[in-house]
Amino acid sequence: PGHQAWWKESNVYQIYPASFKDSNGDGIGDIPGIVSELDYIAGLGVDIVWLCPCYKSPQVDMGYDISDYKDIYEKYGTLGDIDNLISGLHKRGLKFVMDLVVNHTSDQHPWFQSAISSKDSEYRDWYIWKKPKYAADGTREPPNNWSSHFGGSAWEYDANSDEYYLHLFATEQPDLNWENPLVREAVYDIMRFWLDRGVDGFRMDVINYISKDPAMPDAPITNPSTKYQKGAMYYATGPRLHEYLQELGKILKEYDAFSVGEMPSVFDPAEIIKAVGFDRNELSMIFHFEIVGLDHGPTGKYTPGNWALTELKAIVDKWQTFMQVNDGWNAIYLENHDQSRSVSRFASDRPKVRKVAAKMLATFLGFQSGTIFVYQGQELGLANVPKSWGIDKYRDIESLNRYDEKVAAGASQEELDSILAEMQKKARDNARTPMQWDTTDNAGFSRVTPWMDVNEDYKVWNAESQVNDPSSVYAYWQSVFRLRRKFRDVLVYGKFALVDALNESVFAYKRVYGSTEALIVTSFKDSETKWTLPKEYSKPGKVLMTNYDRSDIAGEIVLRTFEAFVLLVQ
Ligand code: ISL
Ligand code: CA
Repeated sequence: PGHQAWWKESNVYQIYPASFKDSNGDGIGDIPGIVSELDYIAGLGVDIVWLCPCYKSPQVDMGYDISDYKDIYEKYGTLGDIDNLISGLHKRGLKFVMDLVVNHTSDQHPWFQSAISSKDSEYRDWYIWKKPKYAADGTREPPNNWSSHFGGSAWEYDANSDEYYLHLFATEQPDLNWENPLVREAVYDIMRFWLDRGVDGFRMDVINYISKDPAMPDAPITNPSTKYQKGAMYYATGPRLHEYLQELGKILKEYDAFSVGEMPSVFDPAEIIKAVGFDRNELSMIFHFEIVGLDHGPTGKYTPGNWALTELKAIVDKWQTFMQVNDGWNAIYLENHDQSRSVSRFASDRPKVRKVAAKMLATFLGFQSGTIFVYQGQELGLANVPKSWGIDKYRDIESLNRYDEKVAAGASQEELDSILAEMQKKARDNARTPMQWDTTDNAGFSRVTPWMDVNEDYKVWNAESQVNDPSSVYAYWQSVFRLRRKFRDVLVYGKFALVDALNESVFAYKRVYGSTEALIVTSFKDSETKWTLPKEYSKPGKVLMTNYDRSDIAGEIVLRTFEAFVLLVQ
């Protein structure tokens, strides 16, 4: 069953500071707001809280652009507030994980301000600079054709020095040059600063992007309709990635700290195991992007994409299996601040079935092998923004840039409407609407109009109505965490095995530990469907959990819309 570790037995609740709770009436969530809801979080039964970036930042990308790693964004609070949050969590037996964003800084960070001021700056080499290229007709071009994840070229021209700097994300997020040992020392110093302050670990933003192929070649043309191309093959697993992760890992080990690396664009199990293999001492676990990429269209996220349940099965089976064979560990998630709401995206938020659908997804996720990550509001079954929202309601740089590009390219109203429809399904803002606490104005998130509109369904879907209701989505998640604790051997350390792999309606899997077995059955179908239990379940098993009424189960059964249950056989 692999090595045991405290972080394998832990589950995580993710908080997005701007949208969790506003304590001082400026319409923006803040740290004292989080502190005021610690009993709510602890009540869910999670073990770790991960807080998205709360550092000093001009907020071009909601805090993923940091201008001072050792101070707090003034609208979120102070260092003293963070200390309160840490001690409040520790008092309740919970751990605290911060977001470490060190692939890039803000362009307002003093390091970059100095670097761009002169080629002679001692910080010049802390970022990545290259000379222009020139086309045959003499036009100045960026050093290569890489696209930024937020649109346009990944290079920005600096007229002062006649050089470009690299920014894989926004222009205001210049990439750090990890080849420079001083940059790495500065990162390790930041880590120690927070670990010494009581932080229990880090979620590491795009951590696999820190080593770039120094030749920085042009990327192959995968999308002929755009000028700039995806360069990830030259920086998703660069030549020095594992050397750097080993360095980070030493510090993490010293503090017995938790780590989860965000790793987009990596699919190769061998590469992943290098990062999360137990004896490698790099990272505890990573986030992969195969599931959340399922519904992306052929030419990008905001084009329609269809997926089949067997594709989801293949991905889950791949990750569950190679991790257990190689003593690695999974991070299990469907939602975070970059993804839309799972109930809308992978099941259905139509009012009649939304509750069972959210519970079905909790069952699907909650019994897999790995550390479970729940994003704020997921525990309530919160849904995507209303279909009526126009572009004026969206706030995220990624969506707005995409939309503006299309407008600039002269897109027709029909094309714009189609992008907007895809945004309602996949935009990051779907997860960023204010947390729905109760039925009062602004969903109890703030006493003033919030920085982003509240989802209009808050009168029905809110925390107050769920915390004391044993049939709520929140109560269901509580049971998931309780059961993982109670049946730790099989549910945390048990082996995973897919059941009925070719079925396009029912996702079923087993967890096995010695003679104990759990069978998890989840219907992704928005209507009834027949299903036959595996032969070995000829005797009725004990139902541990279900989102409908069901007691003993054996043989051929009819699963109701989005029905889910867990059987235990001992
Ligand atoms: O969400 C995405 C676009 O749809 C991804 O490309 C995302 O930008 C990528 O997963 C990296 O995400 C992380 O780094 C970004 C930040 O904007 C995200 O919020 C963060 O999770 C840059 O720091
Ligand atoms: Ca506030």
